[in-house]
Amino acid sequence: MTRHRVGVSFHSPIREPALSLGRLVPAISVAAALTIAASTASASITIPTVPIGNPGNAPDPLTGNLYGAVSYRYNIGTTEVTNAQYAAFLNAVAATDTFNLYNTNMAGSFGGITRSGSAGSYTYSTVSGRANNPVNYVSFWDATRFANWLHNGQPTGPQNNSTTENGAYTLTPGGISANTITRNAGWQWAVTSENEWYKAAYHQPASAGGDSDNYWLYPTSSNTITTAQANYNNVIGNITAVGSYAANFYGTFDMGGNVWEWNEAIVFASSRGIRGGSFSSPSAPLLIRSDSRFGTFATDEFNDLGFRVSQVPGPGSVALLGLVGLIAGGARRRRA
Ligand SMILES: [Ca+2]
Ligand SMILES: [Ca+2]
Ligand SMILES: [Ca+2]
Repeated sequence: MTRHRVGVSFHSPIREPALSLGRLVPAISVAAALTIAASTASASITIPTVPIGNPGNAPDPLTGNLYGAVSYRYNIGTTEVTNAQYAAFLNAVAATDTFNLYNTNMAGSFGGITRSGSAGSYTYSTVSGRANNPVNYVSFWDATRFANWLHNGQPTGPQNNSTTENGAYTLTPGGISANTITRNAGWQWAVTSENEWYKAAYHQPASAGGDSDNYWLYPTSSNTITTAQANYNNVIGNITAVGSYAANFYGTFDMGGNVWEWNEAIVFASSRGIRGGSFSSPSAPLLIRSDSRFGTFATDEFNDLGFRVSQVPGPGSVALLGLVGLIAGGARRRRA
């Protein structure tokens, strides 16, 4: 795997989203509402999320005060995106796989999704026992298309501006080639930004029992780590079902190990960021640490690289707000 370690010359390409934070509901209710709202889709899925509170937190001094600060509230995927979730996406939009969302390695010894039929009528299934493994062999652009599909309400149809090519990201051949695409204002679901990922992984206020500088070294709410806490130092291909190890402070799983996870950062010219290490990361768990920052080519598709999504806490449409209100009832704001 080709990865490039870089220094600290990070310049965030990410525009701060304009969030409407007047109303927050428990993430699971939002997800349930979105599933119901998308009832015309053939295979609606729920992405479990946890809320990341403490907006306006300071960045981590350990890594030069560059990472971890997020000014807004957001939800983040409780787990890495799974094969079951990604297969539902493929069944919705990849009967003809215009943009190669499927990689035939997914049917191989490390993957978890098979494809049947021929172009125009492809269908997809998860491999027995691997439905809840994280999806792998996905490029950064596959991840952005998955996020667009969630943003658009999980529509069914060919890969186009209504399904995969617009929404949280406006995907154009030129923008992809130049690697200049950033998250759109008004996003509902997105691939995690580096700061969203970093905060969910390492942050815990000292006042809430965290480290004295509000950040742990490992995404396990700890400054040391063992293989009892995360899937690393494992044999090749030994991916575990998501959630096989304990959650961290914010309630996320597998931010350390299992599979690397894409983030939006442009680490070097044609790259995007990856963090957290994987099952194959060595016993000296340096790759899992907050001070390990990597990027790889945005088009790379590896057996140990997947992704996680972020969500705006609270749906954007008035109609959906009403629906959530009905479902959530008197549910109160949940703080992390
Ligand atoms: Ca692909
Ligand atoms: Ca610390
Ligand atoms: Ca991971």
